[in-house]
Amino acid sequence: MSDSILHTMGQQLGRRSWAEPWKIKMVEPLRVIGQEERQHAMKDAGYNTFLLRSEDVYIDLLTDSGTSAMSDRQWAGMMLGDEAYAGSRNFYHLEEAVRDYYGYKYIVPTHQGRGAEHLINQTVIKQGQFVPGNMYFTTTRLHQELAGGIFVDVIIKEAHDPNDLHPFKGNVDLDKLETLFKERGVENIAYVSLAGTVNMAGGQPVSMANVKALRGLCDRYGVAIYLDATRMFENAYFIQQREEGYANKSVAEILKEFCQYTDGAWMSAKKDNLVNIGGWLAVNDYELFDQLRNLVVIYEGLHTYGGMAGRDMEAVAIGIAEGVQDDQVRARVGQVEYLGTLLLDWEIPIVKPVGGHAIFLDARAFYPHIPQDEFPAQTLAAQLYTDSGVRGMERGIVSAGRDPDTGEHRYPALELMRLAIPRRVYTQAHMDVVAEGVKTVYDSREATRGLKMVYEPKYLRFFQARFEAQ
Ligand code: PM9
Repeated sequence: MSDSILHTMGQQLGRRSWAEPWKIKMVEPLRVIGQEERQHAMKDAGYNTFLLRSEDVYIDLLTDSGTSAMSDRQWAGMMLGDEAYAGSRNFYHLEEAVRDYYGYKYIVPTHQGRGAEHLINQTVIKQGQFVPGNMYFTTTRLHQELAGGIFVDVIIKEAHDPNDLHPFKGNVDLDKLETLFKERGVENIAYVSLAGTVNMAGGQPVSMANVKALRGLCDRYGVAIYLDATRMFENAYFIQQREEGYANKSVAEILKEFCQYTDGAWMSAKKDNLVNIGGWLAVNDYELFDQLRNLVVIYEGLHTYGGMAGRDMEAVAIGIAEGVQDDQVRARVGQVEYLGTLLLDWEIPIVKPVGGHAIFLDARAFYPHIPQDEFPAQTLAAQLYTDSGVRGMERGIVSAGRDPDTGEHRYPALELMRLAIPRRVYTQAHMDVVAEGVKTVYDSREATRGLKMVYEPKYLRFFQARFEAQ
């Protein structure tokens, strides 16, 4: 059907619909267990959705990490895996894809994002140095702390308000950052940790103007910028949609321009790069690359596989080229927006504007009667699973963990429950079912009670902590 016929149809309907740029070739049947069974499953899992068995979950929005559906071309690429210990041809494909699309010079493969975080932080942080960043991420901050760093949040204040409609809530507050440089001295700054679309703020983007200005500031002070590129395709798409001067540029062009303002990046390929496992690190400085390439052989594997099989690297290389296409990112972010719009129409409190990879329910607004140390977002995740079999994840006080110095809970301003949407996996009908599940839980919110933590692991407690009903 020609564009003009579609346009006429759209006008008759009073709207222009979009559709995914792919069709489904293979399906995985879903299992739905009854509500009573879900109640038992949730209790047995200590009210932590990470401790559920996936076969007890109906629609799984725990994470968009490693949960994408790969394309026929990626699966075909996996059959061409060169499993040589050294010098696999798939590594060179990966290297070429990262160079072509992200623009960095030197590439080190890792098994996933946190492998890359471990290597970069152990290499560039000296004990006691500060690491300013646009909001913390759980694994990132832990690796910064384990390397002796102290994370300092320099995101703009709007990011901490779920109702603020700033179009680039991921931006760095440059005044706050410069004050930190001056007060602490640049010799005490390890680097600036910049994330493209800020996960914990609700998947919020950074503008091109902000990264350009950040580059200028960091150049004046001689500080490096390393990018968490995990969801940079989505960030580039938001720039195309929202920032003046970018409407006619492709996501790929915007991505390359953005990366050019940074000195290197780490990547969880399990997100934007459309694979089930994998990661990489990329830098422009040869000396740093040399150190990283040496460290990777201790923790991940040889520098031409870094913990991935040859076939996995091939799938990442193909996934980069597929994932960055405008129609792919538009459909991906469009599906998140679709779910967000359903919830907003019902006046259900979520983080606004809707982000790139997930809907974040505002658990404080859901449960104003549950104090933060009775875990409102954890409670909401448990309630939603029990009601409808939909699995989300806590992104509030449990995820924030404890202050390493005082041992006290950190109390983040945002107390959120995340519904992350895997790429190319669920349909619009699944989103309708999710929205209805959220509405049911919202309608019965007043009767809901909080939780008590009864087991708390030392690191990244949200993965394994256990709770009991109050
Ligand atoms: N993110 C997510 O679900 C999976 C683990 S935490 C529940 O959002 C960023 C921005 C991430 C991320 C993982 C990592 C670590 C780094 N940066 O999971 O180790 O969102 O591949 O990546 C998860 P890996």
